[in-house]
Amino acid sequence: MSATSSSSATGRTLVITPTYDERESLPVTLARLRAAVPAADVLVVDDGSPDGTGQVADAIADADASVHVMHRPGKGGLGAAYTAGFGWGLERGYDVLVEMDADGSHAPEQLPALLAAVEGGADLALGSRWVPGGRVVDWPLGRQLLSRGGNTWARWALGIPLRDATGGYRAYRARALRAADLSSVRSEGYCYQLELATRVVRAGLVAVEVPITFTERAAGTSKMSRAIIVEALARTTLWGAQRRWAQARALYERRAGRSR
Ligand SMILES: Nc1nc2c(ncn2[C@@H]2O[C@H](COP(=O)(O)OP(=O)(O)O)[C@@H](O)[C@H]2O)c(=O)[nH]1
Ligand SMILES: [Mg+2]
Repeated sequence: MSATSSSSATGRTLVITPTYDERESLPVTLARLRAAVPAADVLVVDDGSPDGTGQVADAIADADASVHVMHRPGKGGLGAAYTAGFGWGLERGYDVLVEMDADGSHAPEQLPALLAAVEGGADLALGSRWVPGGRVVDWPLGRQLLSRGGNTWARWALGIPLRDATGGYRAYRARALRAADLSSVRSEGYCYQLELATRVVRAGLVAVEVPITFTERAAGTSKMSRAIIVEALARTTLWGAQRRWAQARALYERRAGRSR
C-alpha cells in the first residue's frame, strides 16, 4: 500500500466494500470507484463467496496496489464484515473510512459529495435517500415503504435526527468509529447501520445527511433476509422502550427529589 496515494485535505481515505456473491458487479463498481476517487484506497471484505468473488477481487488487487482484499472464511454477516474492515483500516491509520456496497446501488460518482461533507466538518456523512434531493431508482414500492417506515420508526423511538439511518453508503472520520466502540456492537444488516449512526450522534459528534441516488442492483441478488428486517425492527423497539423508560425514571427521580 502506498501511504501517500490516498492523501487529501481530510487525510487518507479507505473505501470498504463487503462482498458475498458479487462476481459480476464487483469489477464494474471498483472500476467506477477508482475513476471517481483515484486517491482513495479500497478494501474488499469477502466472506468466502461460493461464486468466486474473492478470486475476482484478488485478481484486481494484483493489478492495482490501491486495492486490498480481506478473506473471511464464511458468510458472517454485513456487520461483522464491516467491523473487521474498519479494524483493518484503523490499524493502518486511515483518517476517513467509507462504507460502499459492491452491487452498484451506491454510485461511486457520488462519493466526492460524501467526502466533501467530511471535509466540511462532519464526523459521519450519511448518504441519504430520504432527504430532499435523495432518490431511489428501480426500487420496488414494498422496499421503499419498509425503508421509509423503518426510518420514521427509528427516528421517533431512538430520538435521532436522521431521515436515513439504515443506509449503507457513508463516510466516517476515524474518531467517529473509535467513539462508536465497534467491539461491543452485536447487530447485523440494517440494524448495524442504525446502531453505528445512533452511537455517533449520542457521542455528540456531527452526523450530516447528504442526498444520494440509490439504484437497485442490476446483477446478482439481495442478501438481506426477513430475519435481518425483523432484527432491525425488534431492536429499535427495544432500544426505544429502554430510552423512554430511562427518561421516565429520570423525571420521576427529579420530581421525587424536589418533593423531599
Ligand atoms: N462480506 C459480506 N458481505 C455481505 C454480506 N451480506 C451482504 N453483503 C454485501 O453487502 C452489500 C449489501 O448487500 P445487499 O444484499 O445488496 O443488500 P440490499 O442492498 O439491502 O439488498 C453487498 O455488497 C453484499 O454483497 C455478508 O454476510 N458478508
Ligand atoms: Mg444491494
